[in-house]
Amino acid sequence: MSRLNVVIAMSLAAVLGFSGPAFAHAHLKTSTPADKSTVSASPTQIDLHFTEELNLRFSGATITGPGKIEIKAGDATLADEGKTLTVPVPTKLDAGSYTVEWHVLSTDGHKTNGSYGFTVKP
Ligand SMILES: [Cu+2]
Repeated sequence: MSRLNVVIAMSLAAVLGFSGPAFAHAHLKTSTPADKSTVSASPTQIDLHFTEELNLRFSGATITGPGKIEIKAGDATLADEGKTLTVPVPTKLDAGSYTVEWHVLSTDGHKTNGSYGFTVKP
């Protein structure tokens, strides 16, 4: 590699490193229902387990069901030392595919967001 190529490669690595999972920020570790899972009963709540403590005021999730219809969810709460965001699901979910889109602000002041899906198959 020429000297310039080395510089470019290092810059690229730095950019990818910062845009990828940076461990200091809040990233979704696990969830219930889990990503790509199929559940046999309508969940009464969605639990999102993050790697960092969250600021509840700027954290939340929306659930979208079949036909891109947003499911009415309850007020989110925090548990597990602020690392778990729980979103109540007061309505019974029909069979179908659901998407959970989350956005959180970790207490270090960084925002992250993402989405995942699960299927309800009674
Ligand atoms: Cu951070």
